[in-house]
Amino acid sequence: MTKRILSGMQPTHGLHLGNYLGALRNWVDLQHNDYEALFCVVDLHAITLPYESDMLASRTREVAAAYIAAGIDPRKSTIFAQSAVPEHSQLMWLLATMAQMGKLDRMTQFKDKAGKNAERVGLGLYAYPVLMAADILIYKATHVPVGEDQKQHLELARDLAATFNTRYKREFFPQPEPQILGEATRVMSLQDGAKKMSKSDPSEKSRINLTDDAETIAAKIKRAQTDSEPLPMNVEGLKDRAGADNLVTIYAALKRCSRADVLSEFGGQQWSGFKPALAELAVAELSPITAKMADLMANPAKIDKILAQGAEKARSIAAPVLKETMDIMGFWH
Ligand code: AQP
Repeated sequence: MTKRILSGMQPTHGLHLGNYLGALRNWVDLQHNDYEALFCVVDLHAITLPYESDMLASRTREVAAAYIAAGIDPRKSTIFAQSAVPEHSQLMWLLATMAQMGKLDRMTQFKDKAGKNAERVGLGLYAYPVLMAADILIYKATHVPVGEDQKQHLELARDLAATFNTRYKREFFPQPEPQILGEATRVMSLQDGAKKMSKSDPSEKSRINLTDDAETIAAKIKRAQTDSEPLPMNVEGLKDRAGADNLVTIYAALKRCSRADVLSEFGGQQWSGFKPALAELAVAELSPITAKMADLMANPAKIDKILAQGAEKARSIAAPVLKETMDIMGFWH
């Protein structure tokens, strides 16, 4: 069977270091393997909470620009907007009829995002994991590289694939494998080591954006939460020190080494020495991406062309899968 990767990011706001280290950089690495890869900008997911409609298209282009700037090669991988492939939403409805409410009720992202407003948020936010399952299964994707926070949603996608196969008595959808890779599978907020770094965090200081300049990155790292102790000598010493653990993890991920390696270099030192080294590393990794993104954003027609070609390619895979799904389910045609 073809090894096929599918993953995506929401154009809710600009991407941040968590999106980059937890997912995007891994996509770039995987692209060199023996996989067919599709990367979408999941704009249908981005409207599940209140959003600015006049910004949606430009944010979609910006996320596509980030993919390309980080190293996704449109000649090797398919880059497209989710909404340009209507088969995602069509398959979602079919899968929704098989998704158990009890399982959806257990989704922690819904609980986190709905917060105290669970009664008032839209059905789309609740059904988000079913659309995500459709995003994956419409391509019969076998591998899904994501950050740690998406693990539970992927379990649901696996579950729905199995339910369909059992109900219709055939091995139609493969079981998509999560690929949660690298040292920083869950990058935390720079302001609160207990919270995930997130695009929707109201505090700009909580995250490093892919569009931040060197000075901003250094200032955010300088103010990042740590504690009064120096860096520990070993990984056990990071226990119950969430802010400290987060910065060491980010450093390890950027340097592509382990946290133990970082501590063997910096253990016992003060944060005032470590933070500038971390800022330097982050700037060295991100500034070429930021510059390339700016170049691409200055030429939106180029991005639009890549997205249009990507949508055509994606539809050429998705349409036959949808048709076969509907045939199996017994629809008239
Ligand atoms: N903090 C993170 N650490 C590691 N990986 C992360 N990802 C997101 N945040 C982190 C991974 O990035 C990919 C795209 O995520 P998304 O755009 O679908 O949205 P999300 O997971 O809900 O991320 P945000 O930043 O928190 O967005 P908002 O605030 O808009 O909801 C996924 O692979 C995710 O795991």
